[in-house]
Amino acid sequence: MALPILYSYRRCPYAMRARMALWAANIQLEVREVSLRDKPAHLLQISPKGTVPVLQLPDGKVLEQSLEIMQWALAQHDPQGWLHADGEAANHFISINDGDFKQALDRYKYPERYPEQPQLVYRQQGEQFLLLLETALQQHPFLLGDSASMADVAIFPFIRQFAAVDAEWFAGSAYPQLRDWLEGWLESPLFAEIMQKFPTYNEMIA
Ligand SMILES: N[C@@H](CCC(=O)N[C@@H](CS)C(=O)NCC(=O)O)C(=O)O
Repeated sequence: MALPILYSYRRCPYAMRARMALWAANIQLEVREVSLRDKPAHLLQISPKGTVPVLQLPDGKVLEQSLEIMQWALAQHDPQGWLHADGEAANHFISINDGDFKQALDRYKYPERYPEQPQLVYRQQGEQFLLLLETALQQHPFLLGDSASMADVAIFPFIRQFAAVDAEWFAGSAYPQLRDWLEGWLESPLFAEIMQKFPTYNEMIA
């Protein structure tokens, strides 16, 4: 039987969140690791916008947003109950993450591309979201309660990137609960599985 095809990029936070859900749901897949500089023609044919992750189901249906892929995967099988939490609250956190926070993250990570402001300003913009997460994590071990949800899984790959820009600063920053939460995800067996290396997919020899 044909397997769903996942176009992915190992270090992409959107692809990470999709892989977390696909792996948690134990979906059998063909993973095609792409080079973002040389995207496979088939990827561009099924999803001309050319971002990853993209999932093509055996019936031909194409899911081209990471959150859509997560929802689909967890609707098949959600052994850890990531969809159990309040969906509206999860969407609230995720929309800030994917909006203002992602914008600040890009600027903080590549300040040379955004010379309008010093890097510190971009970090401070991102910290508004860190503070929101820290406050939530002071109430309970995960963003929406006592167990993990879509929100935790969808957001932690972006916090990982933010933390890595200046690891020393993050280690001493005012977000201890967030640091523990992030560490918990980075040390999880599931994260190790989704970060395994796949050879870059080569259409010519596939
Ligand atoms: N809204 C999309 C965003 C995906 C996205 O922007 N992925 C980046 C990599 S992290 C990408 O593929 N960029 C295209 C490129 O760099 O050419 C989603 O949630 O899946």
